[in-house]
Amino acid sequence: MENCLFCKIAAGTIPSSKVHEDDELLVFKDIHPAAPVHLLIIPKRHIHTLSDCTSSDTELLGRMLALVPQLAAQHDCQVKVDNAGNRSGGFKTLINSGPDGGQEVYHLHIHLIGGPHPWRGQS
Ligand code: DGP
Repeated sequence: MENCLFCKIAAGTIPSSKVHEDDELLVFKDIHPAAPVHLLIIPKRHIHTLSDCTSSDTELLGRMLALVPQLAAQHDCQVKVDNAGNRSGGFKTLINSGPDGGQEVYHLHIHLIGGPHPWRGQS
């Protein structure tokens, strides 16, 4: 889409710190990181919001989500379990949708936010 920031990033006309690229998806670092790891997973194809997705997007959405554990492991924020069964690490995944959902960029994206951050310990 002509005036879409993330379409321009996907096309390479606006630079970004890419961490993954395949036929359908692009992952790059958020310009305003909320935590030590803050990645944005986008489809190359323009979709305004999650609200616009239908059952025909099931495979694409599944691919986006299935990338999360792989990216978390690559950035060392996966959930770790020690020999005693204690868990550490972890990440938050977030999709903001529309004005009430706090969406600023109208191209579907999943935030992957990992490492110590303000909501740690909050329910
Ligand atoms: P959201 O509120 O869910 O629409 O989040 C949009 C995110 O996009 C926000 O965390 C900041 C990020 N962002 C905005 N402009 C740019 C940019 O030009 N480059 C990169 N890498 N990230 C951007």
